[in-house]
Amino acid sequence: MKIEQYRIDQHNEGLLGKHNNQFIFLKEQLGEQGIDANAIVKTLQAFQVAIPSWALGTGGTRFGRFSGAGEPGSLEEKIEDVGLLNALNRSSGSISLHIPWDIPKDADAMIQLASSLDLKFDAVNSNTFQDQKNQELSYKYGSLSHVDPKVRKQAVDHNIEVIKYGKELGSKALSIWLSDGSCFPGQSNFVKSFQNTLESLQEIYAALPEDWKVFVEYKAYEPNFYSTVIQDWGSSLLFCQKLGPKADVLVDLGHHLPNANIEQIVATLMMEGRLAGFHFNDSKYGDDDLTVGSIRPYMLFLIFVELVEGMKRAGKGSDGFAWMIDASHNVKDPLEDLLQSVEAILLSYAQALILDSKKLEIARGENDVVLAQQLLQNAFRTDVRPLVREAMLHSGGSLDPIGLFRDLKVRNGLIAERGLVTVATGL
Ligand SMILES: [Mn+2]
Repeated sequence: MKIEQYRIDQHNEGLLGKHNNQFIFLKEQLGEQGIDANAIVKTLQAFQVAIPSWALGTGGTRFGRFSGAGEPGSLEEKIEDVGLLNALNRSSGSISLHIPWDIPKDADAMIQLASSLDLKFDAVNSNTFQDQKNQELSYKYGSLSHVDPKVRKQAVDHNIEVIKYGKELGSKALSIWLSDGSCFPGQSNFVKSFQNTLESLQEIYAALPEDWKVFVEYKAYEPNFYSTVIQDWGSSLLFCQKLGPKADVLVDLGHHLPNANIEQIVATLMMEGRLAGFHFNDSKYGDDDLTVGSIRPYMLFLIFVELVEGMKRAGKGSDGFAWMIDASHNVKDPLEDLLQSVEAILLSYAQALILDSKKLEIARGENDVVLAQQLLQNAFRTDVRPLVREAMLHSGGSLDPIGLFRDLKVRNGLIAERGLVTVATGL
């Protein structure tokens, strides 16, 4: 299923009058503060966030999974789903694959399909957190950190194979998240686990093509509940520093202990030039994988304030980082959910872009705590939706992606194509 451009244009026509009024009003308001709304629109248009293949189907919990209808059953259908999202918002221009769930049988055909939908292949993700059918050795007690060198070798070989698939598709990065750790005190030797993991990562690093990166993602707990080998940004950074310049830290919003100051972590990693990028999601309790911005939008904004500052300092645009949504849950239509997530990301980015950072620096220098807070909250409380809509409109997307998704009955179309009972592969 494909959404024709004229359907988008037609739908926009009906909304254009109202949008133009709102945009012009905000543009004037921002202009009075010396902010160029058109420049912000351009910056927003350049922002692209990757969609992971596993977010296109309904997720699940350890208690159960309630499959949606018309979910993608093959890699082709997953690419088509991301194409639908990108047609609607023009900000989801890449897909992140997971190996072995998404092994491409015909890489050229996949590249052709993706480019016909204006999509690229983002980082490829390895999987040593579960055993696959016919796998020789088990990852029950770890993978890259395992006490048995044969298991470690199997896990290293898997990662090298993932690089091979990524190369065929034009990816430029391998993303590694390890579930390795222990469930009980005494179960593993922290130092040996670290050293084994480092050696394994070094072998993978050595296999990286010249222009590739490896992203090292951390997570505080789960599935292991006593210790995790790469538990926090400090451990992740330590691995990256030991590996070399092609390794950077990947921050997943859901992978911290409660109340962690993630914006400070981001600032520190950017200061060191070691932030690879982001996995966006939201949570109330742990790694909940909820829609971005659904629980703590102010935190997301504060993170974007640091990202914008960091990009400015580094002289980099948003294309210098890997942005991805990493969420998947039980109750929403996954495509509608992703549209909401992308919108939330763009809104936070827009709010951070209108922050008066010069005034903020002066307020900080004068220890004017009240003014500093006020400046942040002024930006956060500004309704920047017209900026995001204008960006989507300019890029050929929809002024109201979810409204159009529903008007066109896209899900019904997908059910007609794929059937009512479908299970997204891998989940
Ligand atoms: Mn993640």
